[in-house]
Amino acid sequence: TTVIPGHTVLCKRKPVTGTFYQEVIKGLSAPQKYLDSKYFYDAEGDRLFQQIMQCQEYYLTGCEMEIFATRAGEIAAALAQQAGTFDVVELGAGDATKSIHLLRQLLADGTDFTYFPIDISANVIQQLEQQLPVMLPELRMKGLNGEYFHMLEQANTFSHKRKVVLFMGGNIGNFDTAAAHDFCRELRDYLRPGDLLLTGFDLKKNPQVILRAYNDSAGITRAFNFNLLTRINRELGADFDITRFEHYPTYDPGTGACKSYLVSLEKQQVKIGSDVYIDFEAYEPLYMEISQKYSLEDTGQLALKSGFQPVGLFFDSKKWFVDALWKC
Ligand code: AVI
Repeated sequence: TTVIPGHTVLCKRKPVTGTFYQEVIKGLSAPQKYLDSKYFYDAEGDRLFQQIMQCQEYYLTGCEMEIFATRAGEIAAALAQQAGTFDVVELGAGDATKSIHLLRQLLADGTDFTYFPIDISANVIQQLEQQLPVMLPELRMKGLNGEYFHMLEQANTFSHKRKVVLFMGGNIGNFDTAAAHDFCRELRDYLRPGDLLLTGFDLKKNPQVILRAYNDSAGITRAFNFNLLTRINRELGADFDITRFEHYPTYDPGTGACKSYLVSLEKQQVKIGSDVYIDFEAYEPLYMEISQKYSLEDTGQLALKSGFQPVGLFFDSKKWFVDALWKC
């Protein structure tokens, strides 16, 4: 705050710049307004996502947990059969609550491997490095904090064994189908012949079940979406009034695209920082996130199109989710 004697008090806010600002302005200035869902995950977003994962309607976490808790033996056997000796790399390891079942199984089988969890959050890696050695004292691990592909390159400098890459949680669903293909192709370029990829896909199922997972009755997913507007207000000096928007999740059973929007309830103008104004028409949608659902055939085609060979499928008992094993 600057006070000039005899004049008004000027409140100075440092002009905001940086990638977050640029991407937000780009998305809100597009003909069909959008925000990138990777920005959901600030501290409050992380907390809300933890709550979503515990929601009864959000079945994805429970299904994949069941796969790892009950099929770790089968998965470990398939990895040994397909890759021989290998190290394990996990993209977006989080708290590793699912992969720990597989790590424990590999140790019990006497597999000689190192675990390389990769995460964009330094905090996540620090926590894993503290907690995993307590839970699995025999585990050799090296946490890598940074972007997936950059850290995969790093892992390749530390390890000369084959890689088993884990990409779980249905995170691939947060790419649209074209972006998922580009991602898998690029990932393929960082791997070598014989390396394996285990990816979690949420499968097409009763559309009502899917829609409810993204529209839980406690309103946590709604809060998770609105939190990004609150984050933009706080970090970029914007004035979104969240009471003037409505959370609108959709699911198209034809394409498998589950998309969330925030719809402007009236014609309004939102200010971002000191000099950007964004106009919303009444009922104009702001596209927030895609959670793409797959058929088994879709997963097989994605593998082949991006240069992998599908070699295994691991389901939960309801067949709502699959971890698909692909080989380079
Ligand atoms: C992280 N990702 C797989 C979640 C999903 O299901 O798309 C994020 C999420 N969005 C709303 N609920 C959960």
